[in-house]
Amino acid sequence: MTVNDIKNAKVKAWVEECVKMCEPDQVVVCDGSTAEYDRLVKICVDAGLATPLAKKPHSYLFRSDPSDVARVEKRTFIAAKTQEAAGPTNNWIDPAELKATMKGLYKGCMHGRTMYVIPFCMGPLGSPIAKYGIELTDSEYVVLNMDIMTRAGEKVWKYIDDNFIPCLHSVGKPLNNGEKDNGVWACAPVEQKYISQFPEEHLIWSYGSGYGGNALLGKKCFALRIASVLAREEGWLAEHMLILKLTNPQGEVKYVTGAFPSACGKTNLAMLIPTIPGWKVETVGDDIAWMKFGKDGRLYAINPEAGFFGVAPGTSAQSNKNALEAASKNTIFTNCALTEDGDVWWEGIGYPAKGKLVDWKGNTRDALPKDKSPKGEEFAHPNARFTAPAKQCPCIASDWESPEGVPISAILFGGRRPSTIPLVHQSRDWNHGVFLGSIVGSEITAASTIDASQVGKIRRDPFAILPFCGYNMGDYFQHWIDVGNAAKDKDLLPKIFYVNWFRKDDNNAELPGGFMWPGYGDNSRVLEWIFDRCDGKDNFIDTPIGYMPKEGAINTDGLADYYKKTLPEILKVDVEGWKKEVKDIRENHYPKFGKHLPKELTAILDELEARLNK
Ligand code: SAT
Ligand code: MN
Repeated sequence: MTVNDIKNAKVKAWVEECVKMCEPDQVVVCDGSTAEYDRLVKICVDAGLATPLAKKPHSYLFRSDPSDVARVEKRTFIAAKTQEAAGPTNNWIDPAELKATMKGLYKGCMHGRTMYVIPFCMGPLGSPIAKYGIELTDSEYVVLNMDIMTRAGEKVWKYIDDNFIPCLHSVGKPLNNGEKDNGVWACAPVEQKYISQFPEEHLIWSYGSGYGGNALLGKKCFALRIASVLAREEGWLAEHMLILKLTNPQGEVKYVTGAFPSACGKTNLAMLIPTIPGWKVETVGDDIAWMKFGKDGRLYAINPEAGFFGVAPGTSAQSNKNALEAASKNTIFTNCALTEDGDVWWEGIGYPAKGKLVDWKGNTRDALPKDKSPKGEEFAHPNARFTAPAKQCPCIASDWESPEGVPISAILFGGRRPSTIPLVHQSRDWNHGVFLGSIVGSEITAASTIDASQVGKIRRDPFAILPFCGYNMGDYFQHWIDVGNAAKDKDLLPKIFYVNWFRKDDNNAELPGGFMWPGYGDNSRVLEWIFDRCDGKDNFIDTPIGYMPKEGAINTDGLADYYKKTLPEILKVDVEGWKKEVKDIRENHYPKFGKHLPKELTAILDELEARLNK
């Protein structure tokens, strides 16, 4: 079909307006077929931008420009009408000013390129929770990734109405007079990159980057930044959360969502293989959850995505066998290393590479005899990715595409906290759970900063959504409180937990890596306690910080002796540590939100402090 065949007048007019501005050589309306996918892959392979992988059927390796390897938070904008509406944690530019700047950049930006029109659906097609968008892009790579990450193409048109979300994307590299990319990833210099959300208009404009969340606009831009705005307007939740399905040995099922800052093993948790017999974890989603009240008063979640855009380095048979399997065919790899026999390789894959490797910058080098590399000399970029269809995951839940979503029993929050925060504690009620979400953060380590004065401080990432919230974070906390108040039966709300897999004791030489808890599959032991808590089992004690496992309530069968020995320590309330935590929240964290901070949260902080002082 062509632009003229687009039936929805609003869509057609918007596409025509963008064509006029961007001046592509041609316009292709994507049908989402395999034939189209293969045709676009061939364009990329012929242009030297993609390499077919002999060892992985129907899979390709792309190398991006070294300046275009991750989301660019500094160049990401919430262009609300007022700066206050965008809030203290977002970059803000006046929308009129930003539009004028970006229109200047968009003018003629698709010369020498094709504009692709991608109709897409976030969520199972036809689901009452799903939303629809159209992405216009001049990147074949984006079309291919959108094909995996969303439900895209011909089949979507019949659901599209005037509420579609317009998403305009350009790599920002016009080609003049027959110029070619010549195997070089197209993008614009960093100061010309703009990842812009216009929350009042529900509009996304992205310019200058071809990578990940900057360019696959269904993901962070739509499903989180714009969706969080829609969710607030419409009374639901758009969250940076995994969704997992937990089945106990009796065959009873509960669904759990969880928000964790990056580098906390969110994808691994979503695909966990339990070490306790009879338990099963299956995946509904690994990154984003949209939750809405069902008629029965429970919160139901869908995964708006159809694929995984996972971090490759560190993914091994030991850390996440299921993710490796999901990415074993029909997968796009970006910035991984290429082996001589036509496979991909990355640091932390679990085995050393042999012979020579082509690194992510395209240089051929001798592989090292181990699966690590010195910092800065990695063969795969630390943010190298695989884009894999979710349906290929061996542990995908049979109901992962259920249009009504899955009923959520528990919500988890967590971060990397080497001290203070116990293995698990449960909030007393919904608002206390909102408090726990609001204080999420990871400790800054020497590995994550070059500024030694920051080491040991907490980098707060409330609800793990800080870079992805489309409005004022203080108002976001209030929205969570409002959702709790809107529940027709508070007992039906999910129970809220804070987990911490990352307690450390560097003085205990017995512990691998100094970690006091094994993590990975053994996290199922904590999930078991959470499962039973949701059923109201008497497996807890009341403490100053919330409900915690009573002695013997965490299943330790088969756990190494040294972990059995450290368990009491990580299930204790560290009163002095928590007093410091309260002080840090009161002095450094909460003041950022000014008058937008809900009074309920300050009251809970006061109450916590009083309990700790008792
Ligand atoms: O590049 S993405 O935003 O899609 C992934 C991430 O940074 O979490
Ligand atoms: Mn994410």
